[in-house]
Amino acid sequence: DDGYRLWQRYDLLKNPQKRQQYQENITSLVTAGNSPTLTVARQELELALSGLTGKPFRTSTTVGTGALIIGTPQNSPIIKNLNLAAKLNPLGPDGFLILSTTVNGKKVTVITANSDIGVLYGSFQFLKLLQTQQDISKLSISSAPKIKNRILNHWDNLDRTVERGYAGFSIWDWHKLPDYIDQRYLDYARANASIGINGTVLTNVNANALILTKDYLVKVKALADAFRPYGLKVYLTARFSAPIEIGGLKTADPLDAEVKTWWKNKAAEIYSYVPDFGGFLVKANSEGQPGPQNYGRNHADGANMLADAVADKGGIVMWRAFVYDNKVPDDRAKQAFTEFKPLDGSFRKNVLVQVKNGPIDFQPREPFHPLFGAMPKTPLMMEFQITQEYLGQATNLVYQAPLYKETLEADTYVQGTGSTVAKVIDGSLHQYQLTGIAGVANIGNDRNWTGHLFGQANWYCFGRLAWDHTLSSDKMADEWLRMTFTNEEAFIKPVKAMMLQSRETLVNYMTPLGLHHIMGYDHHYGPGPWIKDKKRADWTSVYYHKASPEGIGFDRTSTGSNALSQYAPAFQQKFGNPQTCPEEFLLWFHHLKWDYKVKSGRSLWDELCHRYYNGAAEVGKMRQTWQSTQAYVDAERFNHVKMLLNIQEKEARWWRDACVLYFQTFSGKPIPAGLEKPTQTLDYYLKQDPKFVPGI
Ligand code: BDP
Repeated sequence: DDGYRLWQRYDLLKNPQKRQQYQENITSLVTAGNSPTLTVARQELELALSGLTGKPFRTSTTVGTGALIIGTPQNSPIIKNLNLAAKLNPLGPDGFLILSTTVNGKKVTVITANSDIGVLYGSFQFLKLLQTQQDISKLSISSAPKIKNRILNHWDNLDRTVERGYAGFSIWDWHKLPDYIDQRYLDYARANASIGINGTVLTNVNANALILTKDYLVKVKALADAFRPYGLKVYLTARFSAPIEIGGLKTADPLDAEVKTWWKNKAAEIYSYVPDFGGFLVKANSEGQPGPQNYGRNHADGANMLADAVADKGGIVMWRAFVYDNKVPDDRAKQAFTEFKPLDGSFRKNVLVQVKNGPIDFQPREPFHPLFGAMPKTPLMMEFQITQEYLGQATNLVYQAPLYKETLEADTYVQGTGSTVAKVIDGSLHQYQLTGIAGVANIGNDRNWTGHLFGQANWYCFGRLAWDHTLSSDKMADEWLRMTFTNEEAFIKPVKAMMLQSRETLVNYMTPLGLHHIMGYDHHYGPGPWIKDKKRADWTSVYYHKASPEGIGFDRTSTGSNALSQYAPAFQQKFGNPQTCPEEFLLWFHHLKWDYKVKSGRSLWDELCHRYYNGAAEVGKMRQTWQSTQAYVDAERFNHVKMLLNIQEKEARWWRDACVLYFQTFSGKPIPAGLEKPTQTLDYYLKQDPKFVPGI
């Protein structure tokens, strides 16, 4: 088994009692309407129910005992007669109900919603119940997404390379489009619909203007047509200089009348191919990308110009706040806030500012971005990275739900205790009407989609959280494991525990105690705490860890860069004092002496070493845990994970030894007693780093 089916595996349920219960509860499928969306819902239910229960299911027009009835009050007279308006109204266009009820005295199950897509979402939720072996005899489920736009960001280039993609090449085969619709496109859309994802940005934020030309737009249309039944809207990245590059204009100044007209016409052209086109995602004036600042304009000028071009069709603009350059030499962490906060209130209604979870760049651990809570008049959208650019790429098993949850549940304190980041992005704190969340996709053309089989869990939990950010990491891991592998407790319990611990383990062997950005230069793989003397200081590691014989850490308090001042006063109070600052963020906010005493009673140096060693040791335990599950997993998937865990253990030791040896050159202290000594010298690790050429 190569993992292609993701969590949508409908093999015969092993438990005979459950199978019987399901067969009794669902005897036939009653559908109404034949829209493309209801058709795929019906097909999915037929496929899944026959697979799971071993009994073929056919659509019937009459309601008998055990009927599964799907549809909306508009297209199903049976559902209309149930008078569910009071329950359905609050659920919006995407929400759904799953109810055990009676029709003409017959016990039935109903999946209904205000729209066909809601019915599809409800159908997938219903199947999840069966796949995870829940009781389905007395159902009363009502569910609606907390966030409106739940979007994957593909960083895919037109030549099929993927920026920071570790699962092969892009799944979009531009060469064969528009005529060839790969089955993968449909399976991709199905998988997304099954977790409620309703949008996809097809192209890299480091954008290529060619995607906006007719030759590509016909291909985009083909994808949009394939995705539409699954409720998946298509978005594109807009290269800010496109009017010059493909439009023949002399400028891309957002206030120039010709430029505005060019974008209006371009948007109209896109809508002529894709009538429900979602809008644009833009990276501007960041890492060399063109933007409004090239013309002395600001981010709002740029975003508003594009927003005006798509507004009449209901399109949105997602304008990224990931901006930095040499202008803020003391601390890159401050720049986005400095540039965006003054613009609060000056964006059009259909603009979302898309903010990465932390102020630097998708590190294994960062505090939440200070813009969350700081722009009450501008809808902010969360950007998480699903692809593991800084988290061991596709060789490390890291379940990222705890990382996402940590950010979402963090308290901004902007309106008193409990003003969480989640409440900012779901719109409830500042009454944003427009809400969104994005995940940078980890999907490629590898058979198993994500390179590492457990990378699928990150795609899964991103979608689930986008729908309902209150779900726990435990619950999502549980669902995913049951659907992807087996319902056997002897498997679920240890593997779930391993998943839940995996992110903390990675933090420990890479960047414990608030360290960050000490990875290999450019490729971002493996340790590189020694990186210095590059063309930009904020692309080095020494800029971030500031290790010296005296201590280590980035002072972001008022005695340092004062990035802390960008947070609410209550946050400043807690994080500004090393005694009360949560230890996991200690060296993010403070520069401390090597003999500073941490909570364990150890010196900072000893604690650092212990964390590195614990992290690496934990990977050894992960390997053992996996080994103990062999009886429950098919050989192909078992060996795949086993081999990757072997690699991960080597890499964890590599990180551990390289970092400890490097930081030891500053602390001048021995590795604490009881911890094995590294077998190699620091010089060995430096020579292994292909990019360690000072000055490049
Ligand atoms: C950085 C990646 C770079 C991306 C950039 C971004 O290294 O490849 O282009 O983020 O988000 O982390 O724009």
